[in-house]
Amino acid sequence: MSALDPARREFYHELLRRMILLRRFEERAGEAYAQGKIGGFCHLYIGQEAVATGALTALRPDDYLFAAYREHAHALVRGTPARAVMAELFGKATGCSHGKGGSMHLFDVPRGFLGGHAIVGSHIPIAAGAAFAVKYRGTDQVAACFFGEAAVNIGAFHETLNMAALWELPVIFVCENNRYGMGTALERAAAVYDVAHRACSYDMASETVDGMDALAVLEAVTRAVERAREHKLPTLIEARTYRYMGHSMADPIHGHYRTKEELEEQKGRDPIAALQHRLEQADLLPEAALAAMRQGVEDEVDDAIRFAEESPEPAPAELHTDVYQG
Ligand SMILES: Cc1ncc(C[n+]2csc(CCOP(=O)(O)OP(=O)(O)O)c2C)c(N)n1
Ligand SMILES: [Mg+2]
Repeated sequence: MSALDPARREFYHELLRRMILLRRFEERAGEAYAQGKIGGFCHLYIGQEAVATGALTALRPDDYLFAAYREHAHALVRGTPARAVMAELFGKATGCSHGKGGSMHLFDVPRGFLGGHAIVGSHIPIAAGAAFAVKYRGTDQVAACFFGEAAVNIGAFHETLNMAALWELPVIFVCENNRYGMGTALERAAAVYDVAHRACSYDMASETVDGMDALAVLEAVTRAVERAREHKLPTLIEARTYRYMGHSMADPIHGHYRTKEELEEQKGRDPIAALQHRLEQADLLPEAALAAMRQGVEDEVDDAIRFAEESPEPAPAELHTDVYQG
C-alpha cells in the first residue's frame, strides 16, 4: 500500500465523497423500492463502491464505459446526475434512459456510458467493438468494461478476450469478483472464475487487486489505461470485492448461501470506512470536512428523490421513440 501524499488531500476527499454518495444513493433507493416506488429489478452495489470509484477515476471523460446491471454506481461516478439516475429507477421521463430502461438499463451516451446490460456477459463483445472503433478511427480513447465473475462462464467472455489480445485492442476488462452469482455458493462462484481464468491463457496483461481499496483499484486501472492508451493493449483486472446486500431487492440479505457471520466479517473491510480511517490516521481529514461531505451527499440524494417523485411518467407516445434519436 503506497503512502498518502498530503498534496493530494482534495483528491482523496473527492474519492471518499464519491463512495459516500454511492452508498447513500443506494440506501435511499432500497427504501424507495421497499415503498413500491421503484418497479422491476434493482441490484444494489453496496460494499463494492471502491471498484467503480477507483476504476472510473482513472479514466478520461471521453473513454467508453460499459457495465452489467449492478451499475447505478458506474453511472454516478461517470457524472450522470443523481437526479437522472434516481428518476430512471422510478421509471420517470426525466431519467437518463427516459424512463424506458429502469435500474438495469441506465445509459448516458453523451457521457460515453453505453449501458447498463442485463444479459450476463452480453456487453463484453460490445466493449471490444468500441475499442476496435477507437483503433480504427485512430483516437486515443479506451473502453472499460465491468462485469461480475459469473460472466466468465459465458462463451463470449473467452471469445472476446482472445480477440482483444489478437487484435491488440485498447480495452480494460474489470471483473468485479464479489464471490456470488445470484445465490451460487461461494465455492462454486470462486471456482468458476479460477478454472476459467487458468484454463484460458489470453495473451494479455492481467492483475488481481483488492476491490475494497479504492486507491489500489485506481492504481491498477491507471496502469491498464496507460497500456491501452499508449500501446493499444488490453488488460484483464480481477477486483476482489464483496456485496453486502442480496443479489437483488428480491433476495434476502444473507439468504441460505452465506451466513450472517460472514457478512459481518466482510463489513470489517468496508471500503468507505477504510479510506476514511487512512485519511484520519494521516491527519488529512478534519472532522468538519467529513461532516460537510456527508451533509452535501445527504442534500444531493434528498434532492434526487424529490426530483424523481415529482417527475412525470413517460408519455404513451414514447413507446415508439428511440431515446437517442427522438
Ligand atoms: C445469459 C444470462 N444467464 C442468466 C442470467 C440470470 N442472471 C442474472 S444475474 C446472474 C448472476 C451474475 O452474477 P455475477 O456475474 O457474479 O454478477 P453479480 O450479480 O455478482 O454482480 C444470473 C445468472 C442472465 N441475466 N443472463
Ligand atoms: Mg458476482
